[in-house]
Amino acid sequence: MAETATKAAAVDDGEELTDGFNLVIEAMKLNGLDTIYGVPGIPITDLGRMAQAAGIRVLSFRHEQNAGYAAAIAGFLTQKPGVCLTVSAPGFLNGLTALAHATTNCFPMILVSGSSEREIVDLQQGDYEEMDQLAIAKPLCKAAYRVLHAQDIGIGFARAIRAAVSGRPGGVYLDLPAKLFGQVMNAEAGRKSLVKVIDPAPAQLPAPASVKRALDVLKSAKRPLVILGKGAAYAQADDAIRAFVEKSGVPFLPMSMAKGLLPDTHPQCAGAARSTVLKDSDVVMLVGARLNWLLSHGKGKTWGEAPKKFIQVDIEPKEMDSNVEIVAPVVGDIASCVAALAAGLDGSWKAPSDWIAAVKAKRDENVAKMAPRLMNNNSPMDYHGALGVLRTVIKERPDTILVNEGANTLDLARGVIDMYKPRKRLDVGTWGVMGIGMGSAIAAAVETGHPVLAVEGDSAFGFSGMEVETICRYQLPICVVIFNNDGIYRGTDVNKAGKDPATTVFVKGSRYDRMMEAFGGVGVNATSPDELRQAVNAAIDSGKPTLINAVIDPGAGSESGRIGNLNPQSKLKKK
Ligand code: OXT
Ligand code: ADP
Ligand code: MG
Repeated sequence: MAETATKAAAVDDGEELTDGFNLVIEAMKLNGLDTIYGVPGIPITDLGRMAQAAGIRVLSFRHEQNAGYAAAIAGFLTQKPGVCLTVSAPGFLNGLTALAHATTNCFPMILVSGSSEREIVDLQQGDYEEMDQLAIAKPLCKAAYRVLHAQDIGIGFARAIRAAVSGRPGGVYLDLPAKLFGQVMNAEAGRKSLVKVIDPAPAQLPAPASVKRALDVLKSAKRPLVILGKGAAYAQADDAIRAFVEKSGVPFLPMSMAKGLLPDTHPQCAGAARSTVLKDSDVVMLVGARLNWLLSHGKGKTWGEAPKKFIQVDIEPKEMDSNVEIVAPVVGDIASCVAALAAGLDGSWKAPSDWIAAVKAKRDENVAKMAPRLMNNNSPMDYHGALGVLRTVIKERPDTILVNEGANTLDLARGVIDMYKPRKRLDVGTWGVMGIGMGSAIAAAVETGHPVLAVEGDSAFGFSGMEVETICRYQLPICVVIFNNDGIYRGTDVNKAGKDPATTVFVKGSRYDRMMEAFGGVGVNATSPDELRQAVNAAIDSGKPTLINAVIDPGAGSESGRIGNLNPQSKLKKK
């Protein structure tokens, strides 16, 4: 129990003592790590209790993966590493997917796991939850450390924090063996062993020559484009980015989680003319966005015939030339780089007006094409009818944080729901991972205090659905809307070969709203856009945990949403 453990910090024979538990807590507090997302158990149960008693907010989840996704997105939202705390082997492994996800997405996060005794693990003698966790974590994160002595806890946390947030942010693993927590040492020596990390993510100024080169290339453009990625959103350089974009007049395309960095309704936003700007642009400046699969690796049909020149602004030098030649690499932190680029634009150059007009025409055409589809009041709903309602909700409540996962539910919501403010759209990220939903929603509510609207495919929700109990327990202002189309992509597949259901379908007519009611939250079954509108507005007004089961036509979706082209197809003739 916590009482027993805190006694270790008491005075013994006149000497004030501390221990591993207290040093971990003090190391975190000293560095402003004020929230823990985790699941308790051996050997970290008392750590959670004592951290809570010491004023750290400790959120206990139902599964470590969701706690890990919460920590990862907390890192994205705050620029401080989100902390996930787990037990050894199985708990650690449950958290590891999220740690790898954080690293892949460049979010700062620290996975802190208790572990078994080194002596026994290394001789493979079968300890309780035995596993060489450090070795397993290493290839999946940016850095991994183990602390064996109480006097090294301060340094261990300092290294973890610095590794997570400096340079390209990412996930860090910190291994704390069970024995460490009970180790006792002199309290004054313990205090002195702690490290407050000074300037954990130092500014990295771009070389002036690289800035000039980039501006020269940009000014040579006839059809320039700026692509803003989630690195730009993470950087919290919102004013500088806006100033640069507006001063240059260049159309900008936000990647999914960069939506809202400038409003999607901004006259320069090319989100609704995506294909056109990728195909027709001649100079593309990437700001905190990688040329990975989400941008078709910078080549091929998506990018059209017109020759391209790429400028890339990124903190990671190795990112340059990863897929195609970058003619103007600008290496540094985005705040410094964009400020330098803006300063170098003397105002005499603006993006050519015929290009701006062409982008605007395409955008207006696409927006007009979509508008009537969003107005329908069909029952059961189709995606556009339901999303039209949610689009208005976000327009009227732009501080609401939108969490979004699924396939059709994700891809259509991304296009339909305009975002107005930075870091308000949180989604599946670089891996397209299902399961980020409830963890992201919980962290968004906890870290920002804003209302959260989680728009979830019914399959996507299933990966973290048990956390609705967590949402109710902490009484978080989260409204979950489940787009219930009875399955993955569609609910209409049939298994022609036997009696089992097809692989992509679920129980028909499920009532997810009743899950929320089971824990004291509000559940609503919405069968039309009107019902959905009323229910969402009531949920956000009340701030009560709410789950809305939005009944979607099972035939409305398409295979894999917008990325069906990535599905391999058998070339063999069907029997
Ligand atoms: O320019 P054009 O003409 O092309 O038009 C574009 C825009 O200009 C236009 N647009 C607009 N028009 C008008 N007005 C406005 N405002 C506007 N804005 C844009 O719209 C089009 C499209 O624009 P977009 O979206 O920007 O462009 P595009 O071409 O789609 O962009 C390409 C991409 C690649 C950048 C984009 O598609 C993208 O970001 N995609 C991300 C996709 C993704 O990550 N998907 C998730 C993974 S899918 C699959 O793997 C799933 N699984 C397997 C699984 C996973 N993932 N994870 C784990 C742990 N286990 C298993 C599973 C199980 S999905 C899934 C569950 C699915 O079922 P659900 O029930 O959850 O969901 P439902 O499908 O709803 O049933
Ligand atoms: P998206 O999926 O939105 O295109 P990515 O995750 O592919 O975005 O790219 C994000 C990029 O941003 C990464 O290459 C990362 O190195 C970079 N990045 C993250 N934070 C910063 C920062 N503060 N300054 C500069 N670059 C950053
Ligand atoms: Mg579905």
